[in-house]
Amino acid sequence: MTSTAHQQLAQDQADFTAEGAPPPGKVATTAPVLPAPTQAHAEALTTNQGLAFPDNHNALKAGARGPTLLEDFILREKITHFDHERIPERAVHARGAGAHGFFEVYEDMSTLTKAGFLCNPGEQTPVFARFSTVAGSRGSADTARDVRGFAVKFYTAEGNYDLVGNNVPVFFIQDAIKFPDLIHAVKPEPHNEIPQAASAHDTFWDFVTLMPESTHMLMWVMSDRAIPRSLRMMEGFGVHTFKWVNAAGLVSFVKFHWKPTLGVHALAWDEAQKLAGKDADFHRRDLWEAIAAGHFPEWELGVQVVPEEDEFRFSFDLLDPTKLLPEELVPVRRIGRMVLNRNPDNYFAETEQVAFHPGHLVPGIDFSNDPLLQGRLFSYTDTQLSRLGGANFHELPINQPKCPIHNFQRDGIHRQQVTSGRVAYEPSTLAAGVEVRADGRQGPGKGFTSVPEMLDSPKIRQRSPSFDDHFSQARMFWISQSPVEQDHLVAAFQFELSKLGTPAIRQRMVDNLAHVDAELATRVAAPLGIGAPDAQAATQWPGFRQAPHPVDVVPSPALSMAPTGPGSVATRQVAILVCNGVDATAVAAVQQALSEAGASSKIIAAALGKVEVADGGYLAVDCTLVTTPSVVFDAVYLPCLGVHAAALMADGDAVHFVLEAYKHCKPIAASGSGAGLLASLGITMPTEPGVTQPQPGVVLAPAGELPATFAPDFLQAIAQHRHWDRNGLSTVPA
Ligand code: HDE
Repeated sequence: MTSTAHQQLAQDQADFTAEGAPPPGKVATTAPVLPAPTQAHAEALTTNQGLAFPDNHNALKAGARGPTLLEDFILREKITHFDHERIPERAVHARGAGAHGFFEVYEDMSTLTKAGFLCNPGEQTPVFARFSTVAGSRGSADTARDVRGFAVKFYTAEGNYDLVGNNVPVFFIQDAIKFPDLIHAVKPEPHNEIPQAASAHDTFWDFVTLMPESTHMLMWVMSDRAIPRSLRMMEGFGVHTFKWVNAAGLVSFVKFHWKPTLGVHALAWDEAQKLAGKDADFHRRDLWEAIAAGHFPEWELGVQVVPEEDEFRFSFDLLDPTKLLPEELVPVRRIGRMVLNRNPDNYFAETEQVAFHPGHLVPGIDFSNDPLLQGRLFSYTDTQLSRLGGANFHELPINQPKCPIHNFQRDGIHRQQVTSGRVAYEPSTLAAGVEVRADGRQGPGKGFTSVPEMLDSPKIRQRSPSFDDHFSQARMFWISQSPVEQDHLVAAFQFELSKLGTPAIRQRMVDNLAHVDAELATRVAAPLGIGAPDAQAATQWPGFRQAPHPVDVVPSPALSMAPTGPGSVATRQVAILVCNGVDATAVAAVQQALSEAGASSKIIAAALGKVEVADGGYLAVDCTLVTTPSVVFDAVYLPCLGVHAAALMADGDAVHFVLEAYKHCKPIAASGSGAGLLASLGITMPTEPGVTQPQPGVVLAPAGELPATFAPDFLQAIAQHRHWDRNGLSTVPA
């Protein structure tokens, strides 16, 4: 670099940092300034035994160039601790992100449940929520096609209550005994550990095609629900039917829902795959940044309540976890809200060590006899014993109830609590005035008691015939989807099945799909190089069951994501693509409109540093085209770029950026020569000879001053999330 260049750089840096504000005519973007370490921050480094030591850079050696000495206990302690830093990852749901927050109920629910945290409006119950993918390892990508775990720990005054659900309301299997088989089938194949975090492989489809009870869940997993835009924009479901009981002993069945206030939105599949490489932390980062920016994610807790006497009112069994309770049959009543308002202080201590369990209950909530749920009750404590290293995992800060604990469980690895006295049993007369009794804390009738239930049954291994209808609700899901959602579903089935090396498995899947819908099966089968779907062939497999009385299936509008409609613009990320000659006034106007709506924007160019603006100033660049690709944004703005526009479009990365955003159906705004650029890329569509109109979600402004409607139109296009109805996308080379 020449000395003149050095001087210019120094001057530029001074401009940006002096007084913390940019000089007139220059637009500042993020410019984090790290505080220099000062004496006030200094703390003495010690060993884990509290021994302060002066050198954390050099091991103890025999001479400066000699061998390291075994007696260096400071080195040994540090390395030994490091060697044991990892714990076994979760067998499933290994990859997750968590946050703290609170729950509050809107109205007193005591007519239905005696759970204290559901009866006291205005009282905030602390929560910790963890969202996860199921199949991938801890280091896998966030955007894999997969079910998302949706687990919430409520630290109630009556003990911890865990609602350990998913973002899909049904499950693959009906009986817990099949869970290890399901997970072995979907995890990477055992001989070569391929593929990571993906269900598109032979063993998964081999298993599910032989277990047609999984067909309903497959419909959900092949839908866009399995590639959420954000963890903040997905629903949660308790999946199983639970029981509520009030103080008088009245019992109801209950299904739990979480409804996000931002609506339910998805990625495009191509985008999800690219994100897996470009930003494997996409969902985790999105959650973290939203909370850090004060845009606290929020969900309403909904319940569907069925009086106990109505248990057999439906055409399916409430105990069958492959069935949902259509919202049109029993409306979802929104009874409270959860707000996540604090990021964890430490990922390992909190998100990794949190231990959920569907058996962590409070008085007023109980299980049903769903055979999948019953199996889960054993699994969750058992898995913590190996994952968290022993029986005392409840003492880890993130797992500790926020109410007192008294019992005579003692000792074990890593015990923290120091109990005093000689009495570790009950009943006792030796406890010196401290009597500990199982009285439910407040005397008879209080505390947790299981809902009494008469059982007089043969001991058998059998599936209830009321679980036999494997296809009606899969069909209900299919006919409830919008045409675009159906297209995406077909494409997802085709993608997954095309990856299979065994044609017979592809065939078995489309044969099963023929029991869902003939058109669906035929469309899926078309590019798979197999025969036509054969519904009869599917019935030959031993796992096949058909409902004795097939039910008339009607659409359930609540199953479609389409009607969730326009959402909020808040927290949406917008790329502003620039080069020299950019119209800074237009950029500032659009940035201001975005910022006022709660969205954030980044200035993207071919290289870091700055670009010259049309009137002689310059604009600081946030990120480059290559490091911050279009897939990490929700929308793109191409401002007027003057005479240099052609140079930008001669850059293949820039062209790809715009075309890719367009292909992923993202809103695109362009003004002045930016609009011309879009036309040159074919991002306009002749509706009739001589009339050119932009495709849906494309907002254009001619050269000159920005029309007053420009920014509002762009905001509206962003609020609609994606414009899936664009024509001719298959011809777009991105
Ligand atoms: Fe889980 N599940 N699961 N599961 N599950 C685990 O527990 C299991 C099931 C769910 O963020 C494990 O602590 C069995 C349904 C979530 O920490 C393990 C069966 C649903 C999470 C386990 C099921 C879930 C788990 C692994 C069938 C939705 C992550 C680590 C009988 C309602 C919680 C752990 C977190 C985690 C077992 C089925 C949700 C191995 C045996 C159905 C959200 O214990």
